[in-house]
Amino acid sequence: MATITNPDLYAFEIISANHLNDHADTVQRIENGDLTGVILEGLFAPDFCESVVERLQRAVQAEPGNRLYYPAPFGHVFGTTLMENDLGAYLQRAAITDGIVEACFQQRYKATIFSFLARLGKGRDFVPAIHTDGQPFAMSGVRILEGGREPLEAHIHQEFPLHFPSYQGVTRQLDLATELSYYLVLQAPDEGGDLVLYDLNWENTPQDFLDSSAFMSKVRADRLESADRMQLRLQAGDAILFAANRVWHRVEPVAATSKARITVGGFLAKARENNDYGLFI
Ligand SMILES: O=C(O)CCC(=O)C(=O)O
Repeated sequence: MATITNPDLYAFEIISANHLNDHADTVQRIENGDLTGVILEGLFAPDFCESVVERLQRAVQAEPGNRLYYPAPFGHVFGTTLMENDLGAYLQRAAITDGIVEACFQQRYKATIFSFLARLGKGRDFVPAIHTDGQPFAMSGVRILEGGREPLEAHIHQEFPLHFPSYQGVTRQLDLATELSYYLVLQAPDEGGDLVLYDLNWENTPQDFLDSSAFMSKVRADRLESADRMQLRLQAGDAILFAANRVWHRVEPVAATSKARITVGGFLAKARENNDYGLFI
């Protein structure tokens, strides 16, 4: 079962993936600010997630030159993100990553993600964000938080365009003030790895938090140490959708003795010109 500590800090709901049709106004409620996010329990079966992890591990070994699998302070990433400065290289890797993720899920990933989003956001279309030359942005990436490594340091999604020029393409078409994060837990850690939502929102962000030198740094973590917080723990097969644009958040380090925390997911934001939500990472 997913757990939420300090549940009164933000409006979060836990819903069963079998009852998504009863929650068709979820995206609207997040947009309005009435809800911060939802956890979907049981989007995929845990044993299927285990098989996806095995196929991903084989894909990592087979991946030539390891250009899609790279180290990070918290462990490793598989995929590519718009934090990469070379947009051309990003777009090439985007297509390869999405193909590999889809194969690891035996062609069930995209259909399941788009279906859950459509059911929580009735009346909207959820589509891959497409660059001006017709190439899709990557829909997802895989984050592997390994035992005994660093946390995924505190951040908020409205800051990314301030630091990374490759964001200009998505910023032109999507309103990143509406950005949400979604991901699926493929492997839950035994200990650690909680998602922490701090009692600090975009509106009251201290100016020095937004200096490029502070990006994903411990400086923020030290300052946030005394802030009130909500902690969320998901199980393998659970997914989450939350307002990563509004709330400062980080992921706690995974305990040294624990297996890795493995998630796959990305971001979505509302199109500037219509009612669609575009997915990217
Ligand atoms: O893996 C997580 O729990 C959070 C990842 C994250 O920081 C995000 O989706 O913005």
